[in-house]
Amino acid sequence: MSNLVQLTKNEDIAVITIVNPPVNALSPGVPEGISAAIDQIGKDPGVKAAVLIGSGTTFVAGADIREFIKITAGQTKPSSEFVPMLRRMEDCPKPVVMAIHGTAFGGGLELAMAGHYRVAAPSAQVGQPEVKLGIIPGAAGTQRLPRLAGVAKAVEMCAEGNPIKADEALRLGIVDRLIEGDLLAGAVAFAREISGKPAPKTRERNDKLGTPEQNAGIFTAARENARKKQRGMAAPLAAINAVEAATKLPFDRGCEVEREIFVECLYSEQSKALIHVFFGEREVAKIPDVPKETATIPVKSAAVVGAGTMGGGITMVFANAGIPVLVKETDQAALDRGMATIRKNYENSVKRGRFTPQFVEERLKLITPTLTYDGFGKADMVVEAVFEGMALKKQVFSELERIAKPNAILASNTSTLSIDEIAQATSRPQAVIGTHFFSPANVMRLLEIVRGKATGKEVIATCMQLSKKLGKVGVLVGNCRGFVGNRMFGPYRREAQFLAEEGASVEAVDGALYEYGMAMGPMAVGDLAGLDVGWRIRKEFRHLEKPGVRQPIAEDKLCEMGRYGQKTGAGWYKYDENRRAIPDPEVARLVSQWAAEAGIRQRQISKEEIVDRCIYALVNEGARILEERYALRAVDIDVIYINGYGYPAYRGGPMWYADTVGLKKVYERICELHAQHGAWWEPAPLLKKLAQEGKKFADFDRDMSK
Ligand code: T1G
Ligand code: NAD
Repeated sequence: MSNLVQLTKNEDIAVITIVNPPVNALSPGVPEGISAAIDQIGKDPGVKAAVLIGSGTTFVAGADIREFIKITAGQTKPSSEFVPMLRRMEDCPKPVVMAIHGTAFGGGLELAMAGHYRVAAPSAQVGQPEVKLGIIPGAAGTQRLPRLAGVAKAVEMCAEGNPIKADEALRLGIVDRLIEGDLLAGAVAFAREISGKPAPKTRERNDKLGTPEQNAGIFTAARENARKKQRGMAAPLAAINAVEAATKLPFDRGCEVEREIFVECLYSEQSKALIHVFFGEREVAKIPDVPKETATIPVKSAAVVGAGTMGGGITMVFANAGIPVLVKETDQAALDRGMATIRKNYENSVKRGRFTPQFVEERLKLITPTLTYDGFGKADMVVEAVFEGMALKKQVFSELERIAKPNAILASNTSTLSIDEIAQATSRPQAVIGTHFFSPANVMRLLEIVRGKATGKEVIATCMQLSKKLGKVGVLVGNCRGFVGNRMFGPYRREAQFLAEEGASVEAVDGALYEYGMAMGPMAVGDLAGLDVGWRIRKEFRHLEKPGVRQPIAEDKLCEMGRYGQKTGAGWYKYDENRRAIPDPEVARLVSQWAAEAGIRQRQISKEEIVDRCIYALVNEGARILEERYALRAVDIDVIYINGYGYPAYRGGPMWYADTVGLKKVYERICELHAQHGAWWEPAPLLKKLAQEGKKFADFDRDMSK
């Protein structure tokens, strides 16, 4: 028996325990160990039934995803034991009860469904999240799940990849009983209860597979939903095909179809990119000089200064995590406005079924609006989110200096200003850090954590850890202008504006990037965030502009006309009462007039050029940020862009994308653009170096982590 699987006995009930921390993944040796246990149980007359359970915090969280990287790289062969083991399990002469706690995900749920009964702790979750890795269930999940949960739920779970809670799994028939308290004891008792009964095989249950007439509408709706909600992703549609096969073909034939689809997905670029993102979102939590065991400051209470667009969202984030939070404004009207927006956002979340009314009521009780700093002295963490101006921020931090408790964390939500300079307004710069949330803060997953020169390691460790509790992906970045995300976004939006001035229509620029997979085109994003935000920043930094270097002109002129975007009903687009964007011929006329006045020749511009210039602007600036060490790894940049800027996860992030294109090709294209468009396109030295060495950004990360 492999040491990853233990077999013990509780009188006449055998217990198979999987011991493969941290998540009992089905790494090589686990399926083999389970097979050996099943054989032994089958032969042991003293055994009436068996229980299979995971050690530690969870059941089986699926196949070992690291193995997939080796398989697609040709370094190892796919496990040949997993699928036969499931058949052996199902055909075991003694009933096997699956005892589920934590998560039964992917291959974990497939294993559970090959058992004869399933019991679960009420807090358990089950799911087929494979599509989030660009693959589909590969071990009969798309064939057994519809037989247990029905076609509609199975297609939803396999195509969307979201887990369900144990109580819903019970209602659906995936789970047979919920066990309060000691799961193993409850499972053994259940096994003893059913030991004399027949062992129902999931593969033989066809009563829930429906008829082609009943299912046709389900699959049509599922495909429509996938095309809309998972735009550009191949795996959700592939998963729907596999579940459909289950309703039309005998079990074994259905499994063959699933397998073919699974293998095709596994070797796809989308899957490699999404697996890169999966591990990337875990890698970003590792800070070389701030080890995991660094002491952290307990954050049991928080306070926010400013209840505007960001302050209100940040307040909700703390409350949603169960942390009592004060929120301060300058006057009652502003405070009322801020609280009204918070309540409105919660109402919308209830309408969308994200929260229950009870949940919202409890959260609102955790929020205390105020016009003074009373109570701020008790807060473990204070986040400042006032207007973007250095003088005001320094004033607020000098006030916090006086009232905040000694080891409180003093954080700023600034999107462009220097954390080091803000920290100078205090005598405790070690407590000052940037916590750059993204709008809307209660929705966007990204949290850029900005390290100042003096920021203490326990403050960094606390914020990195807290980001997970706040439901965010925390990425540590250095204190340069615009940090990482906005610093790269500048060149991206600059190129978009240049392209419009050179003759590409606003819709063509946005259309090309939308088709590439961005959640929204750069022009529409500008209108959403407010064109005036960038305009104020450009005016504040005009003195830094290099003479003779071309600057975008159109957006400033739109702002001079008061066209700030959605907030003024017009920007690059016009907006109707439902904030729907309408192309505005007046903008096209004005831009070509301004271009002519500036001597910019307008021409036909291809989609390829639009994508190249916008995406490679990200990559080139990303390479600069890496070599200047304002980002720890290229993957950190990928995680920032996917979680904060609507970059398509199935392309892996801008740096991963550049690696898939090949840095030599990217570098050569940037050299071309440099020759055509001048200084802005000076290739980043790191990009040049890696391209000439035939290397990837991924190699840079590996070398840096040594
Ligand atoms: N394989 C390999 N490593 C894994 C892993 C997996 N399936 N799941 C987690 N890890 C590592 C992770 O990288 C991290 O490592 C550590 O475990 C803790 O994870 C055949 C084809 C279970 C909800 O997609 O969703 O089955 O960073 O930080 O927040 O049809 O992990 O410490 O070095 O995320 O408590 C389907 C993936 C696979 C589930 C726990 N399964 N995992 O969350 O911890 S495909 C999944 C998760 C499949 C079959 C198909 C989460 C979790 P390190 P963590 P967590
Ligand atoms: P906002 O104008 O919507 O809100 C700022 C609020 O601060 C206003 O309600 C104002 O009354 C309040 N305020 C000003 N001085 C105050 C004081 N002394 N005490 C208490 N409240 C005070 O601005 P916003 O968009 O929420 O931006 C806030 C900060 O977040 C800025 O630094 C901005 O750069 C940053 N940020 C904004 C976004 C975004 O998309 N809007 C995204 C990330 C970061």
